[in-house]
Amino acid sequence: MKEIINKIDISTKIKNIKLSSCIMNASGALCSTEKELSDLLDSSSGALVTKSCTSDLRNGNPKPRYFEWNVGSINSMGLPNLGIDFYINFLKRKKTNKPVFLSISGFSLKENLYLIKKANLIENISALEINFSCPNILNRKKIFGYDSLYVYKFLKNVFKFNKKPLGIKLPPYFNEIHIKNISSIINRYPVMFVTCVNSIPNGLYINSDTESVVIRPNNGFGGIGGEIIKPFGLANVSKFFSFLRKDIYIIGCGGISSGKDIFDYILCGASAVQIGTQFIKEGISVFDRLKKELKNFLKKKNYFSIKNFFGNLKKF
Ligand code: RRO
Repeated sequence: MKEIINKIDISTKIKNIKLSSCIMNASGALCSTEKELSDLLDSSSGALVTKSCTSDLRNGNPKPRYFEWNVGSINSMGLPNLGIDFYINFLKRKKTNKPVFLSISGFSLKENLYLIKKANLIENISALEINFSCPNILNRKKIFGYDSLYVYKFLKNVFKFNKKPLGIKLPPYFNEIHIKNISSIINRYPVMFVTCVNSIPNGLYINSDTESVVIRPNNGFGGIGGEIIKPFGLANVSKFFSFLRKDIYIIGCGGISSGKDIFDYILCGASAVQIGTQFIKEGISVFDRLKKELKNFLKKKNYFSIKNFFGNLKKF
């Protein structure tokens, strides 16, 4: 019994980046500080993704800025991070075989290009995940992923110098035509992967007893994550899988809390997955549990590798 489980292979590849497990943390979830990053490097996750960084340290929005209930979470963190130099120095100091994805979230095209130039000089960074989907910057009205001209300008410029594997973290889209349009832009450039999806923007959770919002910034509005967003995450992965060039990889994210959820994402075309809300809820042991659950689920289905069912979602 144990032997069969041991033979089940949940390793994966994002092009030439090998991950011993297809399960990693989502950017933003317990990956900001030295301790959090060290714990992730020591964990059974397949890769480390850092908190999205900016040129300078940011304290983020006033607290309370994160709240979770049984099936979801709402946040308006406001991009708190220790600044790119901290993350670069951390990675220079740490020797690890685990792939490292540096998440970058500049406030402008210029800042993003500057941050990417800086990261290009660091050997220990396996890939860059450019965050085009932060929902919570109070004085920045736009989510870059919803602005196809911005995405086009960024891609046109970044590949003039960038040598690092580069992916984009996208917001959820709710119209097929929006996914088709963004895909047709991305398809023209050597993008290695997309991560779908960031939290659903502009959500509101309220406490009926106190008749109040539950987070302070932006009058209680924020990005929604957790179990309730899984159908939207799956839909985005599935649609991007059909519109993107076949050599562009997809990392699935949104509402994963079980091995079966991971199976569903891979079935829709994800090559790896990220865990956000559930990681914050459960802590670092989530990676061991999900690994076990995924392997048990595959065993029940007589699959021995994620390759056996990757992208094989059946349609009527
Ligand atoms: O820090 C945040 O408020 C935040 C970011 Br950068 C993001 O990409 N997604 C999110 O839900 N919160």
